[in-house]
Amino acid sequence: ANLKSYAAVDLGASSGRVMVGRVGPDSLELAEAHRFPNRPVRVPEGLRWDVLALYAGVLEGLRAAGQVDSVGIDSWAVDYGLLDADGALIGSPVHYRDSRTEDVAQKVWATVPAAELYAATGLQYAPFNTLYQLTAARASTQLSYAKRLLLIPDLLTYWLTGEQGTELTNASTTQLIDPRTRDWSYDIASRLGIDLSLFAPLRQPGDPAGVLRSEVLEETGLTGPVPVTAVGSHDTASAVAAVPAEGERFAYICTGTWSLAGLELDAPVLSEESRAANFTNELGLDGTVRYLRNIMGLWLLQECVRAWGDPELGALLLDAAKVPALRSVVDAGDAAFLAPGRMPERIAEACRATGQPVPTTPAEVTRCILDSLALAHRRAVTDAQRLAGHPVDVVHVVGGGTRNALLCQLTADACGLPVVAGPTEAAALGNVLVQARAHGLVGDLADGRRLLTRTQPLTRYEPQGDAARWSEAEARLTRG
Ligand code: LFR
Repeated sequence: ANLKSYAAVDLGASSGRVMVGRVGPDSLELAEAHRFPNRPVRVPEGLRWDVLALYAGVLEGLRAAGQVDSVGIDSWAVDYGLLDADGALIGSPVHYRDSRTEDVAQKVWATVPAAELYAATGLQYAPFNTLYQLTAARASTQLSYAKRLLLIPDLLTYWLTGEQGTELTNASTTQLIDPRTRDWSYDIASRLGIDLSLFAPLRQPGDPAGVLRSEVLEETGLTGPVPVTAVGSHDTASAVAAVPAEGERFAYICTGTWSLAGLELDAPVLSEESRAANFTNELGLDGTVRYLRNIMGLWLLQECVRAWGDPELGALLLDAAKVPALRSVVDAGDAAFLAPGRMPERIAEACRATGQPVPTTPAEVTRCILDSLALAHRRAVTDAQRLAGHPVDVVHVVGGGTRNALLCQLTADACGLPVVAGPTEAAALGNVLVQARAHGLVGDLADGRRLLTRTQPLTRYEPQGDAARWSEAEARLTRG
């Protein structure tokens, strides 16, 4: 058969991986070539990404992947590296959980009121949106001599190919893009004193992004030319592209460090009500809008597990399943949980503040987190349908959380809708599909999704229990 191979580099907040997708007219297989940890480093000036280690991991992964027809890169959003006039990286990219943005929102809103900012950019307020990061960095020496800003996947692409661009889906997380025109928001940038010429020209998912440099070929043992293809370089854009949905009446939840829960729409929702509900309008493939809410996600559990000295997760989840349901819940959408550290204590404090029983054992805390996540999923799926006027019949759960059967079942119960879980490596699959499509192997978004439905294992969870107890639990969050 006429099979093609695509390397999908997918970088998450806790690990990076290089996957190889083999695609034929009616087949799609994904295999892991290399996985490596992503460990942020705390230096005196703050929390930083070890981007050289990530690049080394990418090169090692490409070597392990072997000869491929193209390479694509996606990662988490909003963060960037700065280049000087010689094209050299200035410092280490700042981590979005760094505290430098804690007080900048008021400053920004004094110039552009929050409501106006939302109407122009459609982005949910998050302290780490690139716009706030750049405002926090305004007086820094590094920014003063920077000539170029490259978002993380674009930076790695530049190192691989020597070519610079700003991929659109990830650019839409900067809060400097107008989701209606899908171009820069020149007015917002100029009023906030952000120099848009720092950004390389926009490129679209599927655009060519150069070929591997000869040194890269040498280091990876590949034979050139090997093209690099721009994909939906925001991992969530790639993951949504790989939601195996049929038709339009679906919600999705991309689970991992974050839960990104919402809808795929063909136009942004920029109403004041939508802003108040903290929904974001990020850009997806083929003119789509990813209308979703950022929820803290499995970060809450990851941080607890770290605090407990890394117990075995499988056993912990089994114990959590035996803890009575919905004893206490926290607001998993609350930015109070953004920073690392002391997570079991912070969860206990939130339960106490709302007059609920305080979970103490790891099993109880884990149950509280999973119930809270399911509840946050329910709220996002319900609110999105109402605000967008777009009803759904099914919730697709993709990403790392699909391995957590308890979370999937609780999400089905809370939403009162069937959950279809899978694929787990959605971001990598979406990355592969865009490359395959750019090279003429698959058709549009719907075609790609049909290929996924035919080829990827999916698990269905039917809603159980009385949905009313979730409304009761939801009411507790606003007490205290
Ligand atoms: C998920 C993600 C989210 C984004 C967050 C920070 O990996 O990309 O979509 O809000 O990370 O960049």
